[in-house]
Amino acid sequence: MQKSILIIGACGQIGTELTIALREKYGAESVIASDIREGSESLMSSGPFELLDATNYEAIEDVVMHYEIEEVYLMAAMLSATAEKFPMRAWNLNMNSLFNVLNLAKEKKVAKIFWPSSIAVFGPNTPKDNTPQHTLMEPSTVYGISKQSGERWCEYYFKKFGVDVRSVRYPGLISWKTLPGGGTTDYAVEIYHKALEEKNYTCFLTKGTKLPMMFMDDAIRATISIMDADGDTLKIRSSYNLAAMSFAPEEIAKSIKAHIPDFEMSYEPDFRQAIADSWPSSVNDSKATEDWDWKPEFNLEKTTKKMLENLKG
Ligand code: VAH
Repeated sequence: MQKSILIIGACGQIGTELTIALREKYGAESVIASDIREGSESLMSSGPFELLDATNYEAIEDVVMHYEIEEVYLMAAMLSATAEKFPMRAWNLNMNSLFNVLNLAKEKKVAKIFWPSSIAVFGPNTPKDNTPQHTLMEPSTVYGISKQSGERWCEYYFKKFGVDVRSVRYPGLISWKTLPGGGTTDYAVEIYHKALEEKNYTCFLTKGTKLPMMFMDDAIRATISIMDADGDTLKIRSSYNLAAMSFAPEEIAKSIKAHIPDFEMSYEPDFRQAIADSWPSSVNDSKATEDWDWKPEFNLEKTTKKMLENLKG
């Protein structure tokens, strides 16, 4: 039987590509895209779309009942940099949207949920290198606090009410189809655009700021893979560490210079440096590999080649 899937936050950096991938896999009419505002022309013309406020329980319930939705991907969130500017708006969006979807599942109105966490759940006291799945977690950002709280609620709803919610801790994501918005890792996307447009980029993080990163194709494949996994194999119902590569700004600049030799990088760190400094340099995702056979396909060189090829048009 065909699935019926709702993507909340379908116009965002991940949501856009997730919508495309799920429509290719299950058919356009099986995947309802939704967001607080309309998206790109290509997204809007690729299948059914609903304007939807992720913080409005009744509005989500109406869409779920109308389309007989079985699975919800909740991709709407306010990311780390913007969340520091609007803490209460970020908390409201990130938490109430999650409660809305968890409660729909608790009421048996949806069968399965995907909810994205982030390596932002780790804080300055967390071991920075090869950060383990289970470790000290004292996030020092609004976004990280909301993601750590969300993970606790996901595990609680699974254990207490049998809600089938699945989650991964995304690293910084690099994509070319949509610009990211309000993240601390966004420099790793902006740099490619600026390299092609101006052959130079002023990075808002300093040299040596090594962070976990992932090309979007890997992130989408991981998302679909954990949702396709047999639920009995998923031993972690908070959120799985997920990894592909880690690099510092000067490393991505070097990978770009291999294609654009006269590309120049300068550094002007801003408030996002403190956010980045609180996060791990690399994470250990062996539990994801053990439980649902996760393995990444894109390293930095492959990512840079793919980004420049597609952005050149
Ligand atoms: C951010 N891109 O920068 C997101 C992500 C690990 C970083 O959660 O806020």
